[in-house]
Amino acid sequence: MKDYDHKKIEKKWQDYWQKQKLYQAKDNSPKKKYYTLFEFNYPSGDGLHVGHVRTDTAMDVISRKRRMQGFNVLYPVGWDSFGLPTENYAIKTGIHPKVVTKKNTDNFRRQIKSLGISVDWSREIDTSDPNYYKWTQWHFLQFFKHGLAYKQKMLINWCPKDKIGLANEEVIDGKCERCGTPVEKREKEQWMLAITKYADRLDKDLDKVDFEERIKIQQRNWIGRSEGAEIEFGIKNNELGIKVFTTRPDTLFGVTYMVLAPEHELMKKLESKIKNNEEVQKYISDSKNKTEIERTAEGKDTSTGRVQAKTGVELKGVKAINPATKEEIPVYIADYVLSTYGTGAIMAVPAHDERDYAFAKKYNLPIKKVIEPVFSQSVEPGRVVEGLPFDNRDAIIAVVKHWSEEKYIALKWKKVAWGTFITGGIEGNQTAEEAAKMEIREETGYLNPKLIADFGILHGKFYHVPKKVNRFAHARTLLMKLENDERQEVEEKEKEIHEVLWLTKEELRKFLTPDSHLRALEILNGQEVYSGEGQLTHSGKFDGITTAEARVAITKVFGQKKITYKLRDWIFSRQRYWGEPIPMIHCPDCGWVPVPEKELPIKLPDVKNYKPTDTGESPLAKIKSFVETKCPQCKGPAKRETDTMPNWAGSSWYFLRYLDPKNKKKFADPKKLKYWMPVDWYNGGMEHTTLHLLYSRFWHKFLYDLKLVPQSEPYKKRTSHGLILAGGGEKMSKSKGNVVNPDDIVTQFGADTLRVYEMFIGPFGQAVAWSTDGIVGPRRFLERIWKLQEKVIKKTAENKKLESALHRAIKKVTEDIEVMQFNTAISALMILSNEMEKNSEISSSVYETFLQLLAPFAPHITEELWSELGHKKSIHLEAWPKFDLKKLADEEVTIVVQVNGKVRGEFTGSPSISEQEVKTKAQGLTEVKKWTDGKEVIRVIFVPGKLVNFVIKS
Ligand code: ANZ
Ligand code: ZN
Repeated sequence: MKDYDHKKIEKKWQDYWQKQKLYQAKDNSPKKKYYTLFEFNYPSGDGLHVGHVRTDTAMDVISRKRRMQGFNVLYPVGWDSFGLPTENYAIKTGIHPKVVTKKNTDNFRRQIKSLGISVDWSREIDTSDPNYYKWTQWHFLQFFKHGLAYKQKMLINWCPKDKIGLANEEVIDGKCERCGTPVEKREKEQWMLAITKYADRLDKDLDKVDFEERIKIQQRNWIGRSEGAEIEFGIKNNELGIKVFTTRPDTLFGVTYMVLAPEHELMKKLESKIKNNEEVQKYISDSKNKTEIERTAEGKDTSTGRVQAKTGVELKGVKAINPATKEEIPVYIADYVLSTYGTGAIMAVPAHDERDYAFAKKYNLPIKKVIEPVFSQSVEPGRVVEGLPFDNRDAIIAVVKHWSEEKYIALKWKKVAWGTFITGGIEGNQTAEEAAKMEIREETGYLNPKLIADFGILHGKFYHVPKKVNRFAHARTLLMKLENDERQEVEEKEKEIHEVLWLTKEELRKFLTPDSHLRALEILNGQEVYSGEGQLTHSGKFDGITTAEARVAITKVFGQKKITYKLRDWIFSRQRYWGEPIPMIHCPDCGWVPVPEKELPIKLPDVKNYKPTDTGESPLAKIKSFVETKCPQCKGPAKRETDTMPNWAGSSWYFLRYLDPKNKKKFADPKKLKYWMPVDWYNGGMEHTTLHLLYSRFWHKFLYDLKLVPQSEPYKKRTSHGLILAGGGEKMSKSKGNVVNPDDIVTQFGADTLRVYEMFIGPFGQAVAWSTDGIVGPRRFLERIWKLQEKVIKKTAENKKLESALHRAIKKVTEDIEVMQFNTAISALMILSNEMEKNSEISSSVYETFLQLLAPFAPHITEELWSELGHKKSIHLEAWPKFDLKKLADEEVTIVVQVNGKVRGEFTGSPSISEQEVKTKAQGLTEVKKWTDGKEVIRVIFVPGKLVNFVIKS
């Protein structure tokens, strides 16, 4: 036997596969297609990261398995090569980005090949290749022609160091994602893509796709769909109005002031009316220098735990009119209201919104409760009984404080597991206070409670267990304090109902059972604001209806239904060099005119200096021969757009170009689109969820609307890998010197070892720390498999144990790959290899099947061993092994025999042994017979593979 020489073997088979074109996808195949995809790489100077190896290998395992399952698999690769790092490198060194890109892609290609990733190299694409970006430009023209690309003055995030406008997503904590410089605001004309027009579909269509739940959640949050109403408030002595967006129109009667964003367009129109204009203007200019995050961050007061009040200034001389109450209310500007969301103005409801509450307290504004909570008991005991009518009752809840200690009276119910405050009905024409005093006296004997505060009404629906009725209690909740301990005897019949306890607030939190009583405790703890559901009060004719009903009813009378999204349009320009030129021409007479399609591509001209200009214009602006052109419409002198497209342009549709990478007439042939699309399985980073993944879904939907692609969603399934971190659990980075270069591992241990290691390292979806020591295990595993070839003989005697270990491994590997549990699939293979090692001879059929299972993970060594066994055809063209259910079980199991629940005997048998067989065998055991003979068996309990229990008449 030769030694396991990974260097020789891996090179040999990589060359062979390439020559045989083993992994080329066929366009006209009668086979079913399967399209696997990983996010193509940005070819950075650093080369492949071990994190890339994780996703490339994972998708390689799936692709290889699919081929063996008989699919025509498309597993392509390409380069997302426009972008800042290459450009910044060009600025530093003066080397053309094209040259840098070529060098980097060559390196990436070599690395991916060295890993044995089974991609179809004949379909390689490169986003900075004019043959590719011609079509990116063509797509842009379609966006423009359909009104979805427009130019607008925008306050953009500006990085003063990189001299570049940043998308919101590229600003992390107010700093440039790339260089960490604090971001400034600058006004700039920008090309925009109207992704917001697709917000609704981007949200809704997530229901149609098989994306990991965390991905769906992140996209939904980012899109930020919000259902509510738009309501207009009048301004006193003025024909102008203030429109607000609210998700809680049901609180309209509780609006006691309004707030405008400092940038609100009304501010100019109202200026002459504002008496404190100087103060207002100063506030406006101060807020310009704050980031959105600073403006909206929810600070919590550490001493009270409450939301901190935001800053604001009242517009003196301006009053709004609440359309529901007709009351005059003050108007503020405050920068926590964003001009870019909703209408840029809000109606403030301090009784039911934390932020408004804090603001109202700070500026002494009225607080008006309009929602009374309604709780419905949903857990036993006391869960509302469906179908039973409600017995309505006016009631009280009395929160009674001790005369000297910080303790409160609680009732522990004796006949039902309830813990409550003192509570009871209001009789006849009693006031709530009288009723509370009466209940306190009856239930506890205390004689001198004093009213401290009124917490308002809490409604509660529950099943009154002792009284056997569904109750709807409307409980006025009062805080009382005992003036002293004077007390009378409590009647026996009351004592039978509950026990009286003195509890602290902390103890009450665990003790109280009904939600309404827990709410009373919250109020006691100072949480006055109630933002939940309930029923209306102090709301005129709407009193008594539920909040859900009121949202509809009040919207109908005072406003209209409105759906808002947090998603913003996509800023689609950069004032930089290394990107796709935007194919537009500005004519002094005709305005923006698209470049005629036949003139595409507009090639990126060579420049000497890649640095953006200090005015923030692209370096292209300095190239006369590029800029000066003719208007395609009127033929007059005109200027070319010098902005280029953002990083995310080329990647928005690259998966379509793989289907037809050399097509000169179309971005892809419709027939090929029809055959290959959608992508069946796409794996990529979580960090792209709200960027690339969302952008490309939008782009695809637009193409779908133009009938250029066959489906509205590009990806059927999307999964995400976890990061690979450095040994200490930190991010790998050059500056920390903790980067692991896959080349080193491939050289020392081999690609197969690296692949198996990365698949074995931990759950695929989770971050894991790299361990070079850990590599040794997978290497030894492969070496042992190498050695096993010596034991292989054509045919051995039947070996049931090994057979069943094999079939269990087939089942496990087959299923685990589908759910990306690669680590447990590999353990199953390790278990099987241990089993093989125990034997002095292994039949070739077992060993071969084992190799087939391992082939997707370790394609080179398995190919070598396969050919050593005398096969002429590649192992990767073999059919995926199938398991036989009957062979899965191996060892015998122990069946316990009981008589009347007591163990009386046991025997062993196959785990699939039938009930009839078990009964016969068990009843034949002498130790069991002793207990059953002559007795009548009334029932037999049988737990398959485990137990049989004879129930006999005693
Ligand atoms: C009155 C109200 C009462 C509100 C209440 C909430 C609770 P989501 O759910 O995120 O869509 N709002 C509206 N426009 C805003 C803006 N430009 N800047 C800051 N806040 C804004 O939030 C919608 C709610 O956020 C709206 O509903 C509004 O406050 C506020 F008990 O209106 B609400
Ligand atoms: Zn013109």
